[in-house]
Amino acid sequence: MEFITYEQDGFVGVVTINRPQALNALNSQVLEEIEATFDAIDLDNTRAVVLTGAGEKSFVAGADIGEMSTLTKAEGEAFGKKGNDVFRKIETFPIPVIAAVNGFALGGGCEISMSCDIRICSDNAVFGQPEVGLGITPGFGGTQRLARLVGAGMAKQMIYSARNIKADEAYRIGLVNAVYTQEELLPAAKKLAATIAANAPIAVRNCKKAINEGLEVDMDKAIVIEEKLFGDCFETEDQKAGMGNFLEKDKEKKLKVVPFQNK
Ligand code: CO8
Repeated sequence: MEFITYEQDGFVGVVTINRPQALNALNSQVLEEIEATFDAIDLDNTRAVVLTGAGEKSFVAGADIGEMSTLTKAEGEAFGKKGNDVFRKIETFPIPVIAAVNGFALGGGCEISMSCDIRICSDNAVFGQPEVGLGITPGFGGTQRLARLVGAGMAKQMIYSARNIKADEAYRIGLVNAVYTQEELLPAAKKLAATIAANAPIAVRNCKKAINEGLEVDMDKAIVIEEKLFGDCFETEDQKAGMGNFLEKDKEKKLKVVPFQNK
């Protein structure tokens, strides 16, 4: 890997996009390496992932404008599909992915953060979809995920105006869950990931699936999705241990000692 580093810390994986000379912009190679990194994560021993950018200035400053500048219509569509496929992989990754947004999250940078389950950011973070200023639409899911996350009105304002917003505004509109100083951001992301990793892994995975898949259908279908994933948790060691610990009032037994059961 030239542009991605991966670290494993207990049950938590940390994926860092590391292309500082271009503020971690996403060219084809970076996209391919992100995909390969996620494909290689050991899901038997990893329960949450943190995605961040190298350096103190930028999370991801967008898709690579140099690479895009000469694309034909067909190549543009293919590049959009390439990004969409990778981001969809992150969005549907079996375990939670937390974006630790440590600076610029513009265009494809904002879009990759939105494919993560949770976004937290540093106080110097800047979010935006500047594409219409470059003569294109957002092409890695921005028109779809931003509207779903912050509502159609705010998404349209951000996308049509190409105006960037700072961390405090991103927090106010619900694009990020919390804002930290630069120094505090990565430790906070790892701590949140470790908190998630200490809970019953099958249940956490099923929650992610239920929320994601339920949001795509009407409520009648959504609650059926929940029922199936809820039922799926029963008879697992996690469910027996989790409920058994409560009933036995055994505060010493923590769910985190239960190994993940590969199904
Ligand atoms: N692509 C390529 N290179 C970039 C990018 C980028 N998105 N962003 C920054 N860089 C490079 C700069 O060219 C510069 O390189 P060099 O040192 O060789 O000149 C280096 O990073 C440092 O950048 P700056 O000197 O510009 O740093 P500043 O601190 O002055 O400015 C900014 C930082 C404000 C982030 C500025 O770099 C900027 O505006 N970058 C572009 C941001 C942007 O418009 N992003 C959106 C791109 S479009 C997109 O993401 C669409 C996604 C969907 C694509 C679908 C395809 C079909």
